[in-house]
Amino acid sequence: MYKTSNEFIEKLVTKTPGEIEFHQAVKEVVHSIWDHVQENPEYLHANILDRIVEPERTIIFRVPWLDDNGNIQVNRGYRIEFNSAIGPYKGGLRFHPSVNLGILKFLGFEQIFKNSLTTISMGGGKGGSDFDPKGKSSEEVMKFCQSFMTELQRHIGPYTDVPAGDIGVGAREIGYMFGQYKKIRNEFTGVLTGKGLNWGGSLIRPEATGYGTVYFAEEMLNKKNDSFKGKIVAISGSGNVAQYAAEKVNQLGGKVVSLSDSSGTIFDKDGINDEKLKYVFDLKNNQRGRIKEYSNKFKSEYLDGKKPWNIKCDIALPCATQNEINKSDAENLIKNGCFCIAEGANMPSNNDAVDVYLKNKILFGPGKAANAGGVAVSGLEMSQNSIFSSWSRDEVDLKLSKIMKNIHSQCIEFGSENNYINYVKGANIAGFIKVADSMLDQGVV
Ligand code: NDP
Ligand code: 2IT
Repeated sequence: MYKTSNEFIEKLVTKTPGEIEFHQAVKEVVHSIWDHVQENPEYLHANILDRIVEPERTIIFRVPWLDDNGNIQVNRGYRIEFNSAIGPYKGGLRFHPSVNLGILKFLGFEQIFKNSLTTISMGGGKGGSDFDPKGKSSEEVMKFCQSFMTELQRHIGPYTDVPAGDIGVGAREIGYMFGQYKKIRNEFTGVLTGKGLNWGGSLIRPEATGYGTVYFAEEMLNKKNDSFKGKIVAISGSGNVAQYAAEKVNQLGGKVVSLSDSSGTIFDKDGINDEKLKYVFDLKNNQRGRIKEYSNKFKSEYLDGKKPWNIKCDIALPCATQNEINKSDAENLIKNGCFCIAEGANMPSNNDAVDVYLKNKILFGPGKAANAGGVAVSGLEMSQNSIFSSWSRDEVDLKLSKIMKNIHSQCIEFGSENNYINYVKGANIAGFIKVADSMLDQGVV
C-alpha cells in the first residue's frame, strides 16, 4: 500500500528507468485519481494502480528492409498492448525517429483513458517504429511497411488489436500495411482503421481528430456563453490533425493565424482562409513539402525554428507533438490573452505548463479528452466494417460531435471544482472508473 502518490511514482520510476514521457503521463493521471482510489477500497484491494501501469504485453521486433540503393536498413518495431479490460487493444502507429519504448508507453497509457471516454468498446494500445518516412521514396515506405506488418500481423486482428495512424502514418502507410496483412493472413477484415474509402474506411476519419478537437473547444466555450466566432486561433503542426482543426475553425468563424512543423512556424495575421488551407493540404499531403513554403507563396511571416506560442491569440490548439509547450510558453500564451487551449496532440503541454493553465483557471481541454474524436471515429469504422456497411458523412459527423459533447459532460461530472471545471481531473477520473471497474469484474488477469 502506498502512502502518497509520490511514493507510487517513485517506485514506477525505479521499475521503468529512462521512460520519462511514460512517467510524465502516469504522474498526471495518478495525481488526478489518487483521492478517488483511496476512497474506494475495492480498487486498493485489487491493486488496480500497479496493474494499470503495467502493459499486458509489450512486443519489440526487428524490421529489416531494402532501400533504393540496395542497402539493407534495420529499424525497431513496437506494439504495446496496454489494457484490454473494455475492448480489443486500439491505438495508432507512429513512425518517427524519436520513437522509443517510453514514448510509446506514454501514448498507450493515455489511450486507455481516452478510449474509455469515447464510450466505445476499445482497450488501449500503441505502436510504431523509429523509421523516418521523411525523405524516403514511396517504394522505400512500402517496403518498410510490408516488413513491419510481416511481424505485426501475428499479434493483431479485428477482435484482438486494431492499429491506426499517428505521426508519420497516414492513408499511404495504412494502405501498404493493410495490403501486406491481407496477403499473409488471406482475410479481408477491419484490422486497421484509417483505411481508404474504397476498401472499408469511414467517411470523416481523416477529419475526425482535428474536427473533434474543435468541437470539444467549442463546447468549453459554449459553457461560458462564448464561441469560436471572431476568435484568433494559433495552431501548431501542419499534419493531419492541424489541417482539419484549421478547416473546422474557419467553418465556425474563427481566424487561424499559424501552422508549424519541426523547422518553424508560419504566422499569417490575415488568417489562413480556406483557399490558403487548400494550398497547405496539397503542400503537406501530396508534395510532402515544408510549411516554410507557405510564407514564400503568401508572403506571410516565417518564424524560423520557432513555435507559435509567442503569437497573440485567444485560443491555442497544439496539434504537433508531446511537450511542445513548456512553462514559459504557457505563461507567454496567457500573458498575450489566450484563454482557451484544446490539445489536438497527445500531451503537448508538459506538467508545468498544465499547472500554469490550472492556476490561471483558463479553459483547458487535455489531449485524452480533446483529441479523442480520431479514435472515436476509428471505433465507428470498426462498427461499419463489422456490419459490412458504411454510413454517410453527415451521420458520422453527427455521431462524432455527440461523442465530443458526451466527453465534455463526463469531464464536468468529475472535474467541477467551485466555479472552475478542471478538465484534466474530470477526464482522468471518468476514463479511469470504467476501466478499473471492468478490471475488477474480470478478476486477476
Ligand atoms: P502528422 O504526421 O500528420 O503531422 C505531425 C505534425 O507535427 C507535422 O507538422 C510535424 O512536423 C509536426 N511534428 C512532429 N514531430 C515534431 C516535433 N518533434 N517537433 C515539432 N513538430 C513536430 O501527425 P498527426 O497530425 O496525425 O499527429 C499530430 C499529433 O496528434 C500527435 O501528437 C498525435 O499523437 C496526435 N493525435 C493524432 C491522431 C490522429 O488521428 N492522427 C489522433 C489523436 C492524436 P514535421 O513534418 O516537421 O515532422
Ligand atoms: O492518438 C490517437 O488517438 C490516435 N493516433 C488515433 C488512434 C486510432 O486508433 O484511431
